Parts: sequence; C-alpha cells; structure tokens
Amino acid sequence: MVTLTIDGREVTVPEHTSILEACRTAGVKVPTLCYLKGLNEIGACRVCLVEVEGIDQLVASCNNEALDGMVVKTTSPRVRQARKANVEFLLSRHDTACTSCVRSGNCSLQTVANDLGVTSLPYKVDLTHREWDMDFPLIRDADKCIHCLRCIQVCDRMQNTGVWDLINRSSHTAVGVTGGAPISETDCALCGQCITHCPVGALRERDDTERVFDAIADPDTTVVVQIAPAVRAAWGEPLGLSHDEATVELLAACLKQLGVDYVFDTSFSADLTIMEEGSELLRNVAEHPGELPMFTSCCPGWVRYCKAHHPEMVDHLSTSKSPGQMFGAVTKSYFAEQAGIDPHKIFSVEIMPCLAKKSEVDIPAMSDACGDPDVDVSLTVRELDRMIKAGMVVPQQLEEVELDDPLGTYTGAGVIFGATGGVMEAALRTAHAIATGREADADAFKDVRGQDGWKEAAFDLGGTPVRVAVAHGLGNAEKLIQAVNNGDATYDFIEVMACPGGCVGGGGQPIHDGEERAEERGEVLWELDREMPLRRSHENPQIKAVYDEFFGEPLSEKAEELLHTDHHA
Ligand code: HC0
Ligand code: SF4
Repeated sequence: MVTLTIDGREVTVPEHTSILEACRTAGVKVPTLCYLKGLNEIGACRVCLVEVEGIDQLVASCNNEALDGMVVKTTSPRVRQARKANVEFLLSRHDTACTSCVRSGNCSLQTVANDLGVTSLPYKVDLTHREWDMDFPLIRDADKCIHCLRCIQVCDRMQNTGVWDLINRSSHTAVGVTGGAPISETDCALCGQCITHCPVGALRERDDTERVFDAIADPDTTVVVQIAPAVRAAWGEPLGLSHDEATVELLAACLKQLGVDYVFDTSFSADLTIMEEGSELLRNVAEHPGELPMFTSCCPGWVRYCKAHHPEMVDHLSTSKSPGQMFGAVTKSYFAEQAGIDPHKIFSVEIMPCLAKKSEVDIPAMSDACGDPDVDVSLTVRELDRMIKAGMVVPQQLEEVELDDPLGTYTGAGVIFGATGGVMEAALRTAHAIATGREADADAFKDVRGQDGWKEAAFDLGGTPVRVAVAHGLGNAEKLIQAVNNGDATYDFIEVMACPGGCVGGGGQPIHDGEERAEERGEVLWELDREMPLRRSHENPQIKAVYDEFFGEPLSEKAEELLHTDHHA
C-alpha cells in the first residue's frame, strides 16, 4: 500500500494505483475524457492534469502511479488554467454545433467545457467535412472526434475486430477506418461498442426514426412494434425512470401514445426460438454426433463476426433465425391472417438494444412471410427514447397498458435472452423437458450465468451428456473459438453474444460515459425471470397455440420456411 496526500487529504491505496484512481478513492473529482479504466489509460486528452510537488510539469493523473509520500494538488490555478486551455484546444478543432448533436446533454466534452467555465473560444481551426456512407448503420463524424482513441482500443482489445486505427502522419494524424477503407467493406461486426464508449458525438447510429413516424402517420399502414428483452432493463434510464418504473407495460403505453397500433414482445419469439433451436440441438446431437458444436445465431453482431473471421464455423451456426426476425415472419404471416390485415400493409418495427440488427433486417433472405422484409425497421433504444421525447410523451403521466394479443405473452426464459448465458439457460430448460419428458427446476442450469467472459458447464439431458459454453464480447468469443479449433475445448452447444454482458450491454443502449451498466441491467432480467409464473419457453400458451394453429411442430416444413435461414444466402 502507498499513502499520499491529495489536496491536503491523506489517502492510502494499493501499489500501482494511478493518481486518478487514488483521487477517486479520496473522493476528489478529476475530469477525464479519454480515460477508460483498464482499456485506455494513455493521458491523451490532458484534461486530468494534476500538480505533483517536486515535479515541474503538470502530469496526467490517469497514467501516472500514485507513490508513497506524493503530494498532489488538483485544484491549483495552474491546474485549472491548463485543463481549460487543453479543452479550448480540443474545441478549436471540434464541430461545436451542440444543438444538433445527438449527444447534446450527454457529452463529456460539453460537460467538461461547461464545468471549466469555457464560455468563448480564443481561436478556431477550419474543419474539412469528411465524407461518410450515410446508409451504413454506424455513422462517424470526423469533425467531432477528439482523438481519445477509445474506439480503437475497444474495437481492438475488447472486440478483436480492429476497424479503427490511427491514419495519416505527423500533424495530420487522425482516427479513421483501418487502411482508409470504406466502412461497408470492413469486418465491422456492428456491435456498436465504439459508440457506447465514445465520450462525444463522433460515433452514432443511423437514425431511422422518421421512417417510423411516417408509417404511424399513414392511415393505411398498421404499425406493429416488438420490444426486445434487454430494452426493459434500460429504456427508462435517459427519461428519469427507475428500473421498477420503466416496465415493458409503461413502454407499451408510450408507444400507443405515439400512435403505434400493436405492441408485442420479442420475448414471445425468444420462446419460439428456443422451441426451434432446442429441437435443432437435440436433432444434431442424435444425427450428427461428433460434428458439433452448434453455435447460437441470434446475435447478428456475432453472425457478422463469424462470417468475416471464421467462415469455417458458419455451417455450425444454428439455422434458427433470431427472435426479432422470427417475430417479423410471424407478424406478416400468422398474425396478419388472424387479424385479417394485408401483410403488405403492416409496418413491422423492432426496438433493440443493438446496432447489428439494423443490418440484419436488411438481409434479403429475411423476407420469407410475404416477400417484403419481415422487419421493416430496427430502432435502437436511443432512437426509441428520442421518439418518446420528440412525440412529447411524458411516461410519468401515463398508466401501464397490457401488451397486445396474441404475440404479447412470454415466459421468464424469453426475458433472460437479453443477458449473457440467458439463451443457453432458456434452451437447456426446454431441451431437458423435450429429452426427458420431465421438467427440471428452472434454476437447474444457472451455472452459465455471470460476468466471466467464457463460461462452461456440462449437463445430463435424459442420458445424453451435453457440454455447453457461453462467451460474451467478441474478444472472449475469439479465444473460445481458437480453443475449439485447436482441440483444447470440446462443446456441443455454444452461446455467443457480441456485446459484453449480452444485449443488456448492447451497442444500441443508452450511454453513460465511463460506466458499465450491463451487470446491473442483467440483474433486472434475472429478477423478472424469478418472478414470472412461467419460466420455460414450452410452457408459453401462445407458443403452444401458434404450433397447434400454424406451424404444426418445431422444425416442420412451415417452420423451416419461416423461422430458419441459410446463413450463406
Ligand atoms: Fe437481444 Fe435477442 S436477446 S439478440 O440481445 O436471441 O438485440 O434484447 O432481441 O432477436 O429475444 C438484441 C435483446 C434480442 C433477438 C431476443 C435473441
Ligand atoms: Fe446486438 Fe445483442 Fe449481439 Fe450486441 S449482443 S450485437 S446488442 S444482438
């Protein structure tokens, strides 16, 4: 341990702690912009400068160690003026059109500039607007980049993808797409983690909200919205709602207020996915022993990564569509039939914590129900929250409403899809019942929960031993695949979610700079599961009805046609 003095207060911290973390331990606020604990500790932004007695230069607190006997000052005039000058420098080459910036009100640069009393800029550099493919789901605005390098580190170190890099030389050095390639030609998985880790508005999603507003305004169009499992754990955060207040039923009320015709729950089709994927797993175990593992395919970020980095594994992906896509296909077939609506007049919207879903809905093969896309638009939670605000909807003034019939009923198994390990646990609950004819305790498979990047477990399903693994975050997935390819690990079934913590930590979720909320949001889903009267997908009465009335049984011809896909198509 080392003991140092910060602004006259003594504080003791473990050796090798940074001065910044020591300040935080002492309750001393130091502003930061580029710092991301454990991932980006490079002192690039120079906003966390402090004065250390005996050292002439001010030092960056994030990448200098706290030493025994050190005397640190964080609020001296020198420190304040240097921080302010450094922020003025950043702003001089930043597009400061805050009023039309998607991060206004949630931007660390804006906050730091306001906190430091920056009210005018002594100088400004001419900005050259750089072109970007505005059709791509991920938008980058180079004029808002502050060169913090977080996106490079997150993409490379956490997600093993390397889309971003330093480009150009000397004074022209900037952040850009590796090798200067067009973004659509890179291996971007569209996990969106660079967006949620960007401190400013340099990275954002393509905004598709106007398409939804237009559909709502069209009297000939029936707008059907599905809400993904992980949305309920986060949608209320920017709207000042607690987790208890921000229920899926209150969100349904907001959507109805906006003019949406039907509000359903993707958790319903998560239950449907389990019926198909669980049956697929058991069929594969029986028919192709030794040809496994089978990978989940419900995360389009993971599917994009798999296709780009591991084409040898594509045939091991489950052919089951993601719940979102299954929902779209069911909406424009079974639901359209039941409700007597022309499927071509249905506008199908999914609200997802995800960026990759924006590309998934555009895959040409995802149009099985009536030839139109099964899902017309995929919105992130951030876009949803913007729609709620733009529609002048005040959730606090609304009463909860029930989700609509017949696709609004779901089980706890469907809800936990949004947290790492949840898809696997839900699949095992049902696979066990199919294999043994008996129900296991709903918590019997909880060994695959938790925040470890790579988890494994083995279970007996009616005499068949099944080895399973769960990875979240593409860097962890990569390690797992390497182990499988090298023969160092053998599994029958593997869940991969691209985002850390699963969809609760998705790239389309509300942003809280410097905070990781995935674990806390995941707890919301596990708690909902514990409280649900039905916790196994096969117990969902509307799932039973949809098979009785429409699909016949899992993996039937109709189910294969509407609920499965060819990942090569
Ligand atoms: Fe997910 Fe899903 S759990 S991927 O994270 O499987 O986005 O929430 O909607 O489709 O259900 C995202 C979340 C979903 C799908 C479900 C799966
Ligand atoms: Fe999208 Fe979820 Fe996959 Fe992240 S983990 S890319 S949010 S589906």
